[in-house]
Amino acid sequence: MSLADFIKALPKAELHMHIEGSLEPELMFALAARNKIALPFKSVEEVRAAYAFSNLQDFLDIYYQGAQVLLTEEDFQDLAMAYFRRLAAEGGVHAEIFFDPQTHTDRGLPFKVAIDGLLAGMDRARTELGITSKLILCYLRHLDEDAAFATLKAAEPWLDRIEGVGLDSSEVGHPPSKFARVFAASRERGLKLVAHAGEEGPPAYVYEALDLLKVDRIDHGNRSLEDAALTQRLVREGMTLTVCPLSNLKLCVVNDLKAHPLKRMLDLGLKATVNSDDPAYFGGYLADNYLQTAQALDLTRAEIVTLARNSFEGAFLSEAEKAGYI
Ligand code: ES4
Ligand code: ZN
Repeated sequence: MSLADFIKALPKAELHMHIEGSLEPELMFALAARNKIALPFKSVEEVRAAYAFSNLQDFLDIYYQGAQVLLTEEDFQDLAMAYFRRLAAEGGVHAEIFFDPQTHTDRGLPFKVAIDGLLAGMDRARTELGITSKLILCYLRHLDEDAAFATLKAAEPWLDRIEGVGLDSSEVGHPPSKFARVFAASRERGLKLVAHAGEEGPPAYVYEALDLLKVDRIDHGNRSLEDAALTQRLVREGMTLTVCPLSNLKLCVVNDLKAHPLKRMLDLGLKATVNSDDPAYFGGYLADNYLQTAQALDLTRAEIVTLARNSFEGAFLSEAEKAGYI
């Protein structure tokens, strides 16, 4: 069996995917036309050509701009369904998806529009595609903690359908400590906690995510490897890292996939997983991330199976649900 077929046939969970980052240029144009919004691009090709980033902020500027075509519940449902169809086609069976409510409420959309649209898409994914999913609300870290508290308050009526909260957007200069109180409040409401840390930020930010935010998973975590004591602690605690190889390549966190730390992470005993982050912007969905990384790093099929097993072990599923997948 080819490596591509082996990866596709392997049941996989995706734990790090921003749904706004799955907006393909074709859908961006379709939604812009439907909503009568002018785009600063003439064609899909022109959009794709703009996707050359030299760091996280370069990408975020264009990602927030793209999200402006999302206006109605139907738009968010269509966005989610397009992602879940891609995931189903490549052997994904479960996804824990991020969304950025502040990107939408700050341009005047009611909180309800994004979340009800996404939840409708998630319900359809289960009945039409057999994919299970959970929703993680991310606080934007370039905004202040009061804005995050306002977002938590807006989410109150939906808390039974929100699995957890995360922390994303511009990392450097916005350490986890800035959000310690809103993470504590989120935890008191029974929410799971994750945070992007160590993507561009230093190991100190990973320590803060662990000690001040008390996260259940670290998103990215690459730069943890610069600190041996931190690495040992992550191994000892069995902390899941949601690693995103093609994202790391496109945002110049690594210069070449052959230099990606994923294999080193596995060799060290870290519970690493593979994820697509923002697949429409970074040139690949979940299986592409597995395949290109496996080829670049010469991963064995046993290592690929370990990555898929880690994705279920690190998921916010019950032990009984995990047992059904592993
Ligand atoms: C993101 Cl790659 C990445 N890092 C931080 N925040 C994000 N939001 C969407 N993609
Ligand atoms: Zn991310």
